[in-house]
Amino acid sequence: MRKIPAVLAALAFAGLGAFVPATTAHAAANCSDNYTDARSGYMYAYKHAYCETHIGNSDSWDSDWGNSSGPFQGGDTNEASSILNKGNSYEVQFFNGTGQDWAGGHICLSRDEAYASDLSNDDFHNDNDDDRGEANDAISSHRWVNPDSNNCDRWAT
Ligand SMILES: [Ca+2]
Repeated sequence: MRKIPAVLAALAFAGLGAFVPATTAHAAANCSDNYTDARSGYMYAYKHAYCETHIGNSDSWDSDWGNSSGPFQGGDTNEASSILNKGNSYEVQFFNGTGQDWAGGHICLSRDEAYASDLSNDDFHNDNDDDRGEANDAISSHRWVNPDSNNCDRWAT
C-alpha cells in the first residue's frame, strides 16, 4: 500500500477491508490519518512505525536533530521510525549524519509517497550490504530539496 497515494489507499482499505488483516489496516490507516491531519507544507517524524508517537514537524530544515536549536532537538536524533511529507513543492531529504554540508548517507521521501510507515524497510543510499532497515533510528538531519534536483539517490517506500 505504500506506493498508493494516501487518498487512494484509504479508498482501497474501505473497499478491501474484509481482505486485509485488521492490524495491517489499522497500522496503515494511522499514517493515512496523520497525513490528512498534517499541516500543509510540513514534514513530520515519528518515534515508532506507522506514524505513532510524534517526534516533531517542520516547514524548514534542521542540520542537527541532536543539538539544542531548530525544530528537532536533543533526543530527537536517531529516533525516527516513520516519516511523512506534506510539502507543497519539495521533497524531504533525510541524512544519517549532521551538518550543512548535507553529505553522507541519505534517503528521500517524496510528496507522492506521502509517508514511509516503517523505516525498518529502508536503508540510506550509501548502504549496499544485505541488511535492511539501517535508516530506522538513524536519521539525524533533514532538508527540503527540489524534485528536479539530482540530490536523491534513494527513496523511502
Ligand atoms: Ca536541531
